[in-house]
Amino acid sequence: MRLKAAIAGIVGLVVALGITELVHGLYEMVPSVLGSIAQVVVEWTPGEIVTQGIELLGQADIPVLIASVLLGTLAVSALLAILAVRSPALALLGVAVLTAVGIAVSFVEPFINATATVATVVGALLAGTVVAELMLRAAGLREMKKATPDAAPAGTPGSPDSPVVRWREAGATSTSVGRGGFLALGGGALVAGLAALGLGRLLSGGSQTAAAPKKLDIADKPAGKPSGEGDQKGGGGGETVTHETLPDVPADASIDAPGMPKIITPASSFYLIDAALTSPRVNADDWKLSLKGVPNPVEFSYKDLQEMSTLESDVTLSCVSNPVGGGLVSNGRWTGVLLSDVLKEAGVSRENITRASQQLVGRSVDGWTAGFRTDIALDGREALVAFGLNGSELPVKHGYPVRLVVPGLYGYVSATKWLSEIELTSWDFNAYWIQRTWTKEGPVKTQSRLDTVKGGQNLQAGKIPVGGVAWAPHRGIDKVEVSTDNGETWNEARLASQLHPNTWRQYVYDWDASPGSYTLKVRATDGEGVLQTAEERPPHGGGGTDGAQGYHTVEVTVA
Ligand SMILES: Nc1nc2c(c(=O)[nH]1)N[C@H]1C(S)=C(S)[C@@H](COP(=O)(O)O)O[C@H]1N2
Ligand SMILES: [Mo]
Repeated sequence: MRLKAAIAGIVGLVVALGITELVHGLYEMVPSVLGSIAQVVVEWTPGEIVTQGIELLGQADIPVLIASVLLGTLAVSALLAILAVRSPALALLGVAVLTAVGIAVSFVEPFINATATVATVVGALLAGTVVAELMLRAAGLREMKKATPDAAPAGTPGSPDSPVVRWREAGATSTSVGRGGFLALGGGALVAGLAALGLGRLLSGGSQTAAAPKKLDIADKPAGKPSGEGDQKGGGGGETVTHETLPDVPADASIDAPGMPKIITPASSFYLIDAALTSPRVNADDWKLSLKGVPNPVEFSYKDLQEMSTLESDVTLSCVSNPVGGGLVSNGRWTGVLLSDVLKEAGVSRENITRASQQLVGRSVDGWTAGFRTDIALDGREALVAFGLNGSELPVKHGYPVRLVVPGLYGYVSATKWLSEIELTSWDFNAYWIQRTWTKEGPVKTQSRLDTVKGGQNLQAGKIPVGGVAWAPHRGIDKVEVSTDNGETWNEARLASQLHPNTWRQYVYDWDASPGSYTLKVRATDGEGVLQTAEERPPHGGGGTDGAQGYHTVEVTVA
């Protein structure tokens, strides 16, 4: 009996979720309820735990999270159906609560059509309830106790005038489905629900990655005309607008060795870190960037930015969660407007920064925030309000239409994607990850990585290129050394030319290896002559979150 009731509840929920996911797949202004619940779970989880989840597991944790949420809601619905046998009114109240929760969590998503969302969630749960109720009847569980439409609060699916209850009254004595129909009904509904769910996930998953970003046509825009026609925007009133592009990457910036990462990371393999489980979809035509807490509060449209002076800039972006030797670092060729130009339009200069404008906070369309010292935006480094990556528009996942890129700072304090607002405020404000216990200032630590040899590899005696990349964005890399004896002695590596002090730099040490077991290490010296620290620390938990440190070390055998 209980088992059948539980099954009815589960099938009902699958039908309900199938409907919401399918509607979401067809119309993205109705959010995925599953995804929204998962997002809320992330928001409510304590910082220390969520740190491990989002940043270290990266995107891999999302399916796990969704699956757990699915199991959790399935368990709740099974319990509700068991309850429904004894007390339909209470169960309906439970459904009403589920509906309310479903609607509430949906509103965490930044872009939704409220009416369509409410209608979808209510409709889906009604349909699920009807299916579960039909199954209970088919299983003969309803005749034991007469359904009594009552108790549920007015205006909820359980209220006397709701379709469910009307249906229950009308069908209270009929057993049109029949007991034998339990399996057929349940099976049919389950298959239909699962199909809708699968199709919905497929459709929405597809639209997230589908269209490849368009080529930027900024270089074709007329340059050289005076800016600021009518409004005050466009490069500082009367100055000449320029669209600078970079020459092709010089051949000597790359070292040809198997396993060496490309000097410019292709957008498709650029590392990815988000607190949002699904990327906000922003329409560039009605997107606006607002400047707040500034002498001259201004707004920029996508077009405004592209009509200001633009430039390309090579910058290596890295994540504070990157473990030593890890892959949460990539090098992009960004296109955008200098953040300092945008601030100039807003009347901000180094001289007029006060206590109240000490921190520059980037805010995303979905409310995520990152903050750093305002003077960093004005100290001459090429901090960008970026709308292009590697010659194309930003990919959706990397912040389309506009994000910040600040050389020398970890992403969590600076690189706001889906940027909608820049606010100057006091140092007291704590941005997203700072609220979750991370260090307030996030300068990128000098790091180096072995790429052409991997731990546990069996290599052939002879010449072995031991190479990889080293980075200290903004400071640059001056020297890289490789040790083959666990750090006893160091050999200076050959360096590729430095693309820019803001980027990583390739190196290789041509090792003449004889048979044996070896512990290889690498260390870099930055452009200020400072050697990276040997003291090992994990990205998180080793006395605060301020970035992993220590020398990348791998063990290999040579035969
Ligand atoms: N809106 C928003 N911007 C964000 C994040 C985020 O979660 N939401 N993550 C930040 C972090 S922690 C990093 S390391 C970089 C990663 O940028 P990428 O995903 O383009 O590599 O983006 C930053 N910008
Ligand atoms: Mo990050």
